[in-house]
Amino acid sequence: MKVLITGITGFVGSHLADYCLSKGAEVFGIKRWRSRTENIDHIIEKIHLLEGDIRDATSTSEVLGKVRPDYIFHLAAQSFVPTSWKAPAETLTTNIIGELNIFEAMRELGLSARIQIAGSSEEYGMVYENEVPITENNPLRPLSPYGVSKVTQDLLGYQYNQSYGMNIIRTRAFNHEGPKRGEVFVSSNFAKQIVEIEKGLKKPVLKVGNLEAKRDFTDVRDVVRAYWLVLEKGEPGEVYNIASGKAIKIKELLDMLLKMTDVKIKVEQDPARMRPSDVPILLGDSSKLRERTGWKPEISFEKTLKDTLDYWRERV
Ligand code: A2R
Ligand code: GDD
Repeated sequence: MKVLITGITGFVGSHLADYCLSKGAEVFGIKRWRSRTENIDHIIEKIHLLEGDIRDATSTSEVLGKVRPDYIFHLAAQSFVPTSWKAPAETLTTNIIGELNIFEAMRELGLSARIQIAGSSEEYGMVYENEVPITENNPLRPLSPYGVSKVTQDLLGYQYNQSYGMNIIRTRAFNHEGPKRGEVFVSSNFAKQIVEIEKGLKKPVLKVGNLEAKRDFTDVRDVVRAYWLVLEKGEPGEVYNIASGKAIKIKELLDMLLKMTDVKIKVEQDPARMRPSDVPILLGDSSKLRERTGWKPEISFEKTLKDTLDYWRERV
């Protein structure tokens, strides 16, 4: 079983590579020439890394032709929502054209690999309190260029399945956290600030953005298990939510983290961390995935946050 992971150097890609190795798969990954490999250094001898950039059709086709994988997990993306307002064209190009290059390369090479497309709960965007829990049939009302890019990736996946019968399975993962999470994302950012304060490297003031948003959190290790199950048991052409089914305010996430430290910390809102529009509530219904694959999350959110704090305690 040959598995190709785009975005293998990232947060989710690195956890997914661990999981695929544990399933006995031969793991291939795409990395850009300047990609940092710290997330996968522990398995670097066990995987194959190929240089490539999904924005470039030639490069993408060359990698796919060399690997000829059975499974493709398409994770590579500009993944940070705020950056999508600062660099909208780059976000749309990487996320949409990057995926298009993969699909066209697969057609050109005659590859029938099963491919997972990492969509996002951000596709639902503006959701009203009476529209939760969110099923796959909720309207898509993205509130950021990132959300628009993920809707487009999702619809492109649908269209290529319908037009050419390609084995494309789309996922819409709600927020997922854990060790190795990029330091700009909320749980990782708050955890890192706490550790910097614990070590006396920062004044005891923790900067935050919008604490009122509600999000549905799952551990990244549960999410990569869902990605694997989706390719093993999912129906091509279909889309599956991946969610815990519980939503908490970001304020509650912060309170959980603050309970895990002995230092006294003042919380301060930083206007630069507020978004032009923030998705108010994301609470997912993943019954479709659970019924099809038997998946359910196993790791508590307390453990996810504790592991994230410990990750930073070892690094800061
Ligand atoms: O920045 P790099 O060189 O380490 O690679 C990142 C990769 N990536 C690309 N790979 C090839 N060609 C590109 N043009 C390109 N642009 C970005 O995507 C990195 O390996 C990965 C993104 O990792 P993270 O930012 O840590 O994202 P995360 O949380 O792992 O998200 C995975 C997927 C994304 O599609 C999100 O939109 C979705 O889950 O939520
Ligand atoms: N990053 C960040 N930093 N977010 C903050 C902060 C802060 O200081 N304070 C409050 N927040 C709020 C954001 O406004 C948002 O409502 C929530 O915390 C989560 O923000 P992020 O962790 O940046 O994640 P995201 O929800 O925007 O996007 C992540 O999840 C998506 C799935 O729903 C990313 O991983 C996306 O790639 C992914 O698709």
